[in-house]
Amino acid sequence: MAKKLPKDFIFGGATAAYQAEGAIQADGKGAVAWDQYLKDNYWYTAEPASDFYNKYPVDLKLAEEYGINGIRISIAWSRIFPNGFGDVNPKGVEFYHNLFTECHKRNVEPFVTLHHFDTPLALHSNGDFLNRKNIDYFVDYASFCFEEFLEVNYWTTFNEIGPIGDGQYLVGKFPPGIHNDLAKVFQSHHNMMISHARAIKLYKDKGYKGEIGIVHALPTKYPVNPDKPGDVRAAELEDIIHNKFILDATYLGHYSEKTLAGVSHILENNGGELEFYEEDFIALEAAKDLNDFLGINYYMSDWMTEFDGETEINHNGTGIKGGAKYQIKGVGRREYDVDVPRTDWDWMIYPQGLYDQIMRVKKDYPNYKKIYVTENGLGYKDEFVDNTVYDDARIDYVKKHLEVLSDAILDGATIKGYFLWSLMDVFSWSNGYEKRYGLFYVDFENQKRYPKKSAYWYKRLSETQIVE
Ligand code: BGP
Repeated sequence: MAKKLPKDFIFGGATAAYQAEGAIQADGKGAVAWDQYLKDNYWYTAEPASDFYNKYPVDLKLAEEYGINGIRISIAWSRIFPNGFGDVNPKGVEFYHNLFTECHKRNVEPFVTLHHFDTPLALHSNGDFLNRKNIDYFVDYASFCFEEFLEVNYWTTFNEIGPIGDGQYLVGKFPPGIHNDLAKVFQSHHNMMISHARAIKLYKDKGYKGEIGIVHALPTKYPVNPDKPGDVRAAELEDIIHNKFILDATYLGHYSEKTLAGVSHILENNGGELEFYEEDFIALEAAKDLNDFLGINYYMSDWMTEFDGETEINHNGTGIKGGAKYQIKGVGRREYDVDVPRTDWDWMIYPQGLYDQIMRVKKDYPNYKKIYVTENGLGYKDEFVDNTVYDDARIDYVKKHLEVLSDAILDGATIKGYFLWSLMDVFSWSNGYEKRYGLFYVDFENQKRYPKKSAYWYKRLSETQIVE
């Protein structure tokens, strides 16, 4: 029997400023590290992306027509504060007021993220979140936005603290492109979590009327052989790096003994030390029950085996299946040759992993209040024919993930919405414009939009709430 989702569910689409807006130097916007980094390391830039800076009325009109009642948008910090702090850029402020007004006009509720991978260059080149001064600058920026954009009902502090540390300091595919530095990964996670904690405390102390939360990417980690203690341990350690450390910080207000023991083991094997201060834990503790919601971005799970050799990581950014490699000394190795389908970019497709992750949050962090799936979708080399894309693989992917959401709700989880990544095609940070996710195809030559087969499917879904 077809599964159902609740009537008041959000059927949303997700975007991010840098991946959608283009206009990276327009109207006083400050630079971000990605501007130069893409030029130096990749075969594309963020200009013009999907030209959302100019085309947002078109995208929001389409959203309304296709039954999409929520949109994830991020504010580009460097449009508001071109240098990260100090002088405000009025044109940037005006742009976001106009954008939020248009969202409400179209009955598409904006869920607004303050930071989606795009720290202003001036602060990024100064250490990004490894530099504790930038915690203060982030809180100041958040405070400005809370006071200025009173029309925003849903705030998210950060998008994916996990993949930021991972991309910047482990895999090295995000600026500044540092490889295999696990101490920096954890330090970045920790400092960003303090920034989050301080920002939501401020929001609540000032009595604003909206809701506020955080978005974490939570890939589920499984042992290849559940009977082998080494594999089980590898899955646990991987989970600590990507999930448990930041979930503990969010909902426990400290790191559990098990988490800290895992972190010590990982750093003994890979070097480096962390700096924690007493005030950090005061901030985390004060914020742990203030999150109105948790956003979960879920694309994949991973299967781990024990590994004690040399660390080696290859990011598959080309979409040639089989290019990925990931093994960390004393942590574990990801196995791709398991009986699970994967995308051309070696992302393992496993809807059950979303169910398991939600149930884990519910069990281990019962103060989570409610969940939105804030990103999920299929990166695909879409074929544009007949002015559309027959993206049955994407429909199948989304359907299977929505089915487990329906199961999770029946099993007692509080889940209030789903945001498909992405609303329209945007570029992918480390994979370019070839990896498409949108409900609406974007011709990047002329910026025209075309509904894909999935857009018609999604419209029906939002009208009936039946997943079929
Ligand atoms: C998430 C990011 C998004 C988006 C998505 C797809 O990590 O929040 O910004 O890019 O993943 O990933 P990718 O573009 O690497 O395929």
